[in-house]
Amino acid sequence: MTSPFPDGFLWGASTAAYQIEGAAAEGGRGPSIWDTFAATPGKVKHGDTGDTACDHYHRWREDTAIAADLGLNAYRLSVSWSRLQPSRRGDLNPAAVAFYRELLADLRDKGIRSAVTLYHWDLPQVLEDEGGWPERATAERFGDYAARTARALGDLVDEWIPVNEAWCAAFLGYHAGVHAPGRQDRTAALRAAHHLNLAHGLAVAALREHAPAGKIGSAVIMTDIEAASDRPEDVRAARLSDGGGNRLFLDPLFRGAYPEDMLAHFAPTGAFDAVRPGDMETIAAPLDFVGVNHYHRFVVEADPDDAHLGNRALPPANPVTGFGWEIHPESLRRVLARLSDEYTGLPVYITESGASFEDAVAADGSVDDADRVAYLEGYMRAAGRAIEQGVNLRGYFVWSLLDNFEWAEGYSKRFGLVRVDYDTQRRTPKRSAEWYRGVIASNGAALYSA
Ligand code: IFM
Repeated sequence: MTSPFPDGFLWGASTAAYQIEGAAAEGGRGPSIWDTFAATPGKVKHGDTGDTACDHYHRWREDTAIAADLGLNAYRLSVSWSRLQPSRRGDLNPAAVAFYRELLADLRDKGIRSAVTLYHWDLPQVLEDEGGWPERATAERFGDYAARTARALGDLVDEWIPVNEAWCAAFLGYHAGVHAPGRQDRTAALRAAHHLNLAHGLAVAALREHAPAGKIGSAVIMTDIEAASDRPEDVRAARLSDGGGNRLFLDPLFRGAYPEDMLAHFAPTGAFDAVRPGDMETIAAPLDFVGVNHYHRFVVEADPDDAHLGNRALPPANPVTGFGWEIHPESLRRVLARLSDEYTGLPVYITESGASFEDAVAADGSVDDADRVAYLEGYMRAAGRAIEQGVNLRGYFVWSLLDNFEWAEGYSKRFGLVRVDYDTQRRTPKRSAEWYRGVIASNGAALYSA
């Protein structure tokens, strides 16, 4: 079978600053909410922190060399707000600008396109101390940070992504409290969601003005949600779950409005009083591409005890990853088709897709992660089916290039194509990395040769 992946398809991998950089107290970096959260006993498994992580701040040359060796033609990274603007406002930190400029220039020299996320969850702690994302001022500060970063790095960045997975930042951080800053206040989370959406829009305006050569998109997490049955209460529960997880973020971006059912559902909180005239137009500013992060399918049924969205997910019906997340590649095709049918014909990049598994290290140090190969093969073929069906898919970024700090799970979950030994910082490409090299070299044809 010939490969459905078009010429020029981006075969990439993704990372994020707090998860890999380390050097938390070096180069003028200020503390972020994740430094505070991770240092709080009981918040992160085994008390792990991002203080050292993969030491990428010092070892990035080795990492970009590995990326080039695999044949990646794109690499998605995030820049750290608390490294670039540690003092809350004003000029960027020159050491941070120098670090990112060197890294981005190296990627360009290697022929690897750079996709840069401005916010991958590492809010400067000083801004959380002033109220964090539930406060409008945080979105306004983000617009300023975006403008300054665009001016400092814009000549070296190919794709910009203002905010990674606004749902996670808002709801895991301010409602569930399992991510930084660890608050448990639903109204605050809803206000945070609006301000993260607004931050996206303000950053788009800033990037258009100050980095006109770059393309601008998103990294929205899209979950495939199905009702457990045809019972009206399950169908309604699935719709609400979809509203809170997907539509609350997709509708503002592509329709310029919050979904009516969500506004009605959350009306008692008063949270949407935070929306001011002009905000929705700002958020819906035209984009050049849409980025989708995808990990989950949830089959949900009504649950009157769930005060948030009145639903609960059934146990997975298929094998799961090391995280316990259901392996269901068809869900990736479904979310891509839905995006294209219901929201936008813009070029789409899968900005994250991948899996953690219990990697076993052989006596010779090698890692034969056949489960990750099978996972990626299934999901990449699903992406291929989406293309055949007419989805304008232009790239696939595997999460992640390296094993890294997996938020509340610390270092216990490994998503990398490349193993990191955290004692020695030795990098070892796993079998999945070698496999991905073949996929890239054949522009996807190798997915169909077995
Ligand atoms: O590691 C995270 C990443 O930071 C955001 N998306 C999901 C990944 C896996 O949990």
